[in-house]
Amino acid sequence: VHSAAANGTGRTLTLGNVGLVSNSISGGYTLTDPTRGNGQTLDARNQTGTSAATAFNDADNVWGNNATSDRASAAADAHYGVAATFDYFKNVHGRNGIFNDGRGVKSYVHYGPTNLVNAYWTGSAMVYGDGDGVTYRPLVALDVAGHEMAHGVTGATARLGYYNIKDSGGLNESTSDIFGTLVEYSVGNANDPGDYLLGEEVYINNPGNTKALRLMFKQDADGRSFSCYPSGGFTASLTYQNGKYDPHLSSGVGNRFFYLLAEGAVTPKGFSYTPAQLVCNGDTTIAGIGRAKAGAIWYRALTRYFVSSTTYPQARTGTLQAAADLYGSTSAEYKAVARAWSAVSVN
Ligand code: ASN
Ligand code: ZN
Repeated sequence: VHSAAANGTGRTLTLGNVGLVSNSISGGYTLTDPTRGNGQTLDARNQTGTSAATAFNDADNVWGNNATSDRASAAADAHYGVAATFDYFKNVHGRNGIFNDGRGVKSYVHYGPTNLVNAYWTGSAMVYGDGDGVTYRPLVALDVAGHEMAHGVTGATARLGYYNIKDSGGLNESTSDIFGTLVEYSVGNANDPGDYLLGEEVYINNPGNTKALRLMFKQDADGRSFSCYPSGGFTASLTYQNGKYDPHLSSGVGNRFFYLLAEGAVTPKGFSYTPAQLVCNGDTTIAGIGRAKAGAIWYRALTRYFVSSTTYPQARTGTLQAAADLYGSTSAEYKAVARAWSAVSVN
């Protein structure tokens, strides 16, 4: 029993009006969710750092006005995204919060300068920039929230490397894109339905959702990322940006693997890529096993078999082991995992 939990309404930037859980306090409500480990959404007041952050309090439990003119609008998106991610991991994978101990985490919106186009998992909390206000709105979209919280899950489990650790950084980023996408699908909000685009709702002007931070099925369309594993693996010369290995480029291999495993080599809704353009090896007749099974395989591999130094070939082995555990080593699911990895040139 959560005696202080109260059902409120979020007037969000990206999802329309949604239900939120807040906490009753004297004279009103505060944006803390007692039903999900007291996860709290705060206003970072456009500071870099969180020491000046303040709680969101409200008299009528209606948060925001569907526009950035009310600072609580972005908070409503973030608070909802955290709840959706908490529920996804609990209901689908039996994981009780990021740390599997029932604790909620803090989310800071309006973090950093007013033009910050980024969001981060800090190791213990989430922070969301406001975007530049021209091309990008605050980065509080559902798949971005799921992506950032999944970094926390990875940090509490496989602890996959990140910068300067070649394949594992890509697997780390891909894990976050995969779960961000599965969170988006799990909600099924009409204003932000599930898709294999990352951050499409962050664009202020995006008719038909043709723009995204990443296209999971064809990340190399950005001219920088990889959708096929290079022969010989990733090297510094391929993926270094600004003197650092960028895991957002090598994640495209894991992202396409997941798309092919879940959906098959099929043209994504709203795009015209042919099956031949979605595979690296000409295997154009791959059928998907569905998001639920693909997600279960990835989660089991992440939490049982991936470690900090896991490479893409080792991820193939780990996900095959996970598929064998869940469905048997002669199952269609096991064969589908092998085929999807081969289709991104991970052999
Ligand atoms: N938004 C980015 C991410 O979560 C921040 C970063 O580069 N770590 O991937
Ligand atoms: Zn990330």
